Amino acid sequence: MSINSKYLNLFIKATEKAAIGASKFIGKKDKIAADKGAVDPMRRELNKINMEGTVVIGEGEMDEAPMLYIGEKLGTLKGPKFDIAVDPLEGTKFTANNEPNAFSVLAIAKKGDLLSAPDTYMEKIAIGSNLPKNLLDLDNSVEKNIHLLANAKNKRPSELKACVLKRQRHENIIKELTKMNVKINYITDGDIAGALSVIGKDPKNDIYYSTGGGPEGVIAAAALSCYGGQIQGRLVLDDEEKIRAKKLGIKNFKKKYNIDEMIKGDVIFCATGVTTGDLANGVEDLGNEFNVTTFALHRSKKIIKTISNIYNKWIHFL
Ligand code: FBP
Repeated sequence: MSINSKYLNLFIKATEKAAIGASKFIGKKDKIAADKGAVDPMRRELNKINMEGTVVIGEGEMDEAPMLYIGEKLGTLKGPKFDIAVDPLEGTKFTANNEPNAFSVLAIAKKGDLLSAPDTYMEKIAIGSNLPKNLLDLDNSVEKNIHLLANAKNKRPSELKACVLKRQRHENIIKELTKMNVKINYITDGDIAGALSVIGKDPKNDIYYSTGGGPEGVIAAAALSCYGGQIQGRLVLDDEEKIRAKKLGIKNFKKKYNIDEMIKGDVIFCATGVTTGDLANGVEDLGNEFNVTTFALHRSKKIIKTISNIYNKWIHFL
């Protein structure tokens, strides 16, 4: 069943307001304040929508208010039931340091259609569209995955580009990619944009290969599913996290989730830029107004668009 298209604009409004909220903290060296600057307006906007929303991917779990926590109910509680994945500020460091690629993001699906996962790490491999289904596997060696991808793309491994999150834990991935002469484009943070760098008209990368946040994995899956891209993810759980995962209904802690298991039906994705980046331009302060730009997708309606809106400061933010 598809989501009524009238909801797209309502959800866009939530990421727009969150992005404006976070933008006040650009360059202020305070990650926590920037995050809160996004969370509060996002929650306020979502609570105006006629829906029975539940956060299934959030910033933490119950008792961790003021975050938008997993299990939190959103909306007027009158209307359709939605699962909501939130990352009010993806790129808290980017915002604090006035660096590119910070944005506010949401993914929404009908109840039961989004993977509900704790706020832990996830191993991920993402690739673009027009490739054989479930082509790659986290249990394959890096070498095998690269050969499979190269063959499917009719390229040599040395012609492939991989995006990797620059972390010590990726030493082996980097070693293997380097051995095969795959060009590596590193990111320092922000692996939603990293995973999405494999889609679009002229993708920057052929593969995203790293372990980052689990919430970011599910949110990236939402956008990838609108493009026919693919992602496989596996949660990385310590003993305490296994208890949390169990409470969310996860029984197999080693399960590899393919995109259809993370996003089971129609989905809406919106990302509004805080600082200018690969997905959208950042919030522009025009004096009396803010100009905001959102990258918005609606899978069943085949909507892929970038839209800008103006908010008068005195009407909306006094
Ligand atoms: P925040 O904006 O929530 O700080 O997340 C930034 C981020 O880079 C994510 O994009 C990524 O999934 C995660 O942090 C990686 O975590 P870590 O910095 O612990 O490796």
